[in-house]
Amino acid sequence: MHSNRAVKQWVEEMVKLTKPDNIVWLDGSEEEREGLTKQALKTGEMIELDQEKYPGGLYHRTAINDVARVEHLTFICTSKKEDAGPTNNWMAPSEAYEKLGKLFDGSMKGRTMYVIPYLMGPAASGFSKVGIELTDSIYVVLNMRIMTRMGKVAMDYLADSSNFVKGLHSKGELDPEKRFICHFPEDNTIWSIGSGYGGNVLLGKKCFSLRLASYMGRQEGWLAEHMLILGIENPKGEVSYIAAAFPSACGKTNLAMLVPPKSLSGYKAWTVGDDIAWMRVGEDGRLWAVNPEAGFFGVVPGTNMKSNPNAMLTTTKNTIFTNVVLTPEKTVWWEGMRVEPPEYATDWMGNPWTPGNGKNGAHPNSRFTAPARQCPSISPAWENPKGVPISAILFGGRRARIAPLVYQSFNWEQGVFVGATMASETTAAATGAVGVVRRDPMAMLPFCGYNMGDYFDHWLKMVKKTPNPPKIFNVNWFRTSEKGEFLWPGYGENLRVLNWILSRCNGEVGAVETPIGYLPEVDDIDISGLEGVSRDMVKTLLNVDRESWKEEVKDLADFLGKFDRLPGKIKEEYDSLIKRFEF
Ligand code: GTP
Ligand code: SPV
Ligand code: MN
Repeated sequence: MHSNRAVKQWVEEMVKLTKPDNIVWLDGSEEEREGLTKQALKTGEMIELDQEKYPGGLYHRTAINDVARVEHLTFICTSKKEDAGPTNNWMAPSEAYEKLGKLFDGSMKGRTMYVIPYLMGPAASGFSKVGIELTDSIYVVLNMRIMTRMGKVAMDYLADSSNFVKGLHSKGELDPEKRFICHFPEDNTIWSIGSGYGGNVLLGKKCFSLRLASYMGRQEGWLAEHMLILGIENPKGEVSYIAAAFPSACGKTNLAMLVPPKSLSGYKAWTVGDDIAWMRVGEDGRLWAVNPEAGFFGVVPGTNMKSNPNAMLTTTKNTIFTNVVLTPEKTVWWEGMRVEPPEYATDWMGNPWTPGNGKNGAHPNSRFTAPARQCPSISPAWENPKGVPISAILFGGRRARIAPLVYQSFNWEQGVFVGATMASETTAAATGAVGVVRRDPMAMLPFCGYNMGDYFDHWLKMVKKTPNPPKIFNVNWFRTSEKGEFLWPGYGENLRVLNWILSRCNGEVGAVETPIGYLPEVDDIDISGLEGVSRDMVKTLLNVDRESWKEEVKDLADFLGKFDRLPGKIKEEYDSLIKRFEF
């Protein structure tokens, strides 16, 4: 384990800085997991769930002020400010190393430093990448074991190379005033201090696989995206793959684990990934997507046997539940579980809780961590070294009005414009106000590791080396009626929309040309056997309201005006949109 010189040298340096009492190098073995779990149970960091009902199940509470990603405390530390761009917080690398260096100085005194080697991507793939996370949290270790391929497998992959992402994490004092998540893309380095919440501390996930990887992807000619990957098998047994970018808590996990409705029972859906896609151009000129993760860190509230049975079945064993309700019988409960609530229990904060006391028992951003291989719908291709070929890319978010249920872009460039200008209502996945509409380009606003203008340019250029690019679509499962009710049933029924999308990819169905793109004919969305949705409702769902779009393009002009490096092509697409509307 210790034979890699670059690793050894860097760990020694970080030990000098953080001054842990002990250092433990992890190999990923089962005995190691048992030992760490025992220790975490002893200190109360973890609570053991009923092992008959949840074999291998653990429960954890984060600090009350540490329950989501902190976008205002997340920094991209490039030597030039312009390279971080107008949508990222920036700190000069020297300033960040100094500022965080002071916080890390002695931060592991009296604690153990765990050295976690991990691999993002399948072990058999030449595209995978190694990271090492140093942390003083057993919770982080146990989560990283599920979310990544961890231990010996990663050190073997690295061999004697010095090409690995250096991640340093310490809980510090869990003080929001001393909490920083800093990325140094020029140094392959991540420093995170003062938090114990998933997205801030599982450094293989957003920090490496999106922020640093997006930076690497631009240099190396590929894409690292906040996307689910899903295979749809038609009744003839043919499988087509889609990748979809929705902002945090906007339906990626749910779509990735879709269960076809009864009336479409000839179809099968195969989960490849639920959060992150690394996409490269294959020898056949198509775009191929790999899920770099090995587990799911999914939103819990609202998950039930009707909305997402695959997630429910995935989490019956070897799962860590964070910030949900804990019952006296050591089982878990949450809002929207569709199971009788316990008479009394303990809420996510550790306080006594009874149903109907007016408070959420589970935090809205409570999460499960579960191994991907346990998912009943896991695709046989999910660990393919080269990934799966993508036929369609979907963008989407929560939009109560504006965006129709689905539309197709005219071509790649306009599709990039659609992705670049998408907006969504904010959710509990990050701290701050919930339900506020904001622009979230490609669902990457919080995750792009460089100047977003350059990122648009990279997307535009990708098509030049992709002779058979995926078609680009926009979807919106969240359109509401005047009364504020969802018009579309969503979840498994979303397959009806995916079928239209795949028919378009195969040239099997026509479309209506509108100023924003190609829309389905009302009767081309199959609603047979779908209760509660009339043809008129589909018509409403597909409506493109001229007056609302007039407002939308005004807001868009403001948004695009913020970019110092906006590609000319995006501006051209904006002008064309206005022209097509004849505003
Ligand atoms: P991150 O893990 O934060 O990146 O989120 P995600 O995009 O994977 O979100 P997820 O699938 O966990 O969905 C979050 C919320 O959206 C849950 O409350 C779901 O119930 C809700 N949701 C998901 N799909 C649908 C849908 O098709 N229709 C409606 N109305 N709600 C949905
Ligand atoms: C998200 O917020 O988009 C997540 C959860 O997927 S976290 O890992 O916290 O980023
Ligand atoms: Mn996510």
